[in-house]
Amino acid sequence: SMPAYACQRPSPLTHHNTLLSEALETLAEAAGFEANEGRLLSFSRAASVLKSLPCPVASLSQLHGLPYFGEHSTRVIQELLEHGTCEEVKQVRCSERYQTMKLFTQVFGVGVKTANRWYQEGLRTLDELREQPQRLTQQQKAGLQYYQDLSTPVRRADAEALQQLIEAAVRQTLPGATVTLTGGFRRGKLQGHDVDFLITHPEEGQEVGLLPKVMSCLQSQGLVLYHQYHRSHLADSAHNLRQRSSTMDVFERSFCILGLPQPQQAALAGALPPCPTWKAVRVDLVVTPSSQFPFALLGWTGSQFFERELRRFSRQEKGLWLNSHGLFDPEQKRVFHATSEEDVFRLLGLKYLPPEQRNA
Ligand code: DCP
Ligand code: MG
Repeated sequence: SMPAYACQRPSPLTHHNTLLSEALETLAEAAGFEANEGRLLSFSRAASVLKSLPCPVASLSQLHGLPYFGEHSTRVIQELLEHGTCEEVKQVRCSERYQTMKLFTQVFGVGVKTANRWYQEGLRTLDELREQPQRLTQQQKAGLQYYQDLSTPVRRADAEALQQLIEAAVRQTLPGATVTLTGGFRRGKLQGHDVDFLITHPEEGQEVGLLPKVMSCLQSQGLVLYHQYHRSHLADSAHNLRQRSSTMDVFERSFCILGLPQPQQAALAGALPPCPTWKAVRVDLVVTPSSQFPFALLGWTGSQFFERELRRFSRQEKGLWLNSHGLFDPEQKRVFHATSEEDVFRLLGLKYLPPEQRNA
């Protein structure tokens, strides 16, 4: 038997049904491109169930009794088990629509809505986007400018090198402040599309206004290729915590592209152009007050689907609203206190799952 919510079961990084889960995730992604939320959720949930299975699925009978295996997902798995491929998945992956939407949404600053609008207007390539700079935001321009580097996976070694650079800048700006690597790398991934950091200080209040100083410090070292600063909206929405639909947090943050110094590669004399000495990497820096840190850590560690399930579980099973700022009881109008992620799992009546088991 398998619990219904992904936050009730371990989801390791590597599992026994990758081919099957990736097929369903392709269909989920394609449904997302069509803004079909229902289909996206059905395929995502079925894919996530496969990730928690203790062995490879070898026959259809093994799916009996598993949650979220509807007729469609079951049919896909059946085809994969019988033929090794699934015609529908193959067609989706080859389609112009899927490939273009994937290409556009991979650009920093481009979401599904914008990608779809461009697609409907007949745009198909990045060069066609570059020809219309007046239609692009600064963020999208930067995304296109550094596209090649940004579409190359960030490796763990890059993430660790960045942590050193950011820690040094943070320490210099505010002694005692800490920098925590979150996102996929905290879940044990060996590569990612960006690097996510949380910054806090044990003495609440000390962290206010920290980020612009840290950014100046990084800028003076020539490391910042692009950045967009957002001040904290905590003060003017103290009750943000209580907004059940709000999944986006309002912490002070900077969405950046940093130029990570790279070890010089020996170029063949004269044969190759000189290698750039840096690589563009997407970095998110988020500052949290220490009292909200456990919630922010839990919210930023992901995976995105795990977070979605955690919020759904809180709401549907416990009547509580969870986000990256805190946990709120709408009936008793009270907020919960937590000093660690373990506390939050306990408050929700869930068995603690370490980050490596949140790859739902
Ligand atoms: N997150 C969030 N609010 C945002 C962006 C992200 O709460 N505005 C959360 C959800 C994600 C986690 O932070 O689970 C990290 O987001 P990423 O998009 O960076 O996803 P990952 O780090 O898991 O994967 P990747 O390797 O693609 O970076
Ligand atoms: Mg990430």
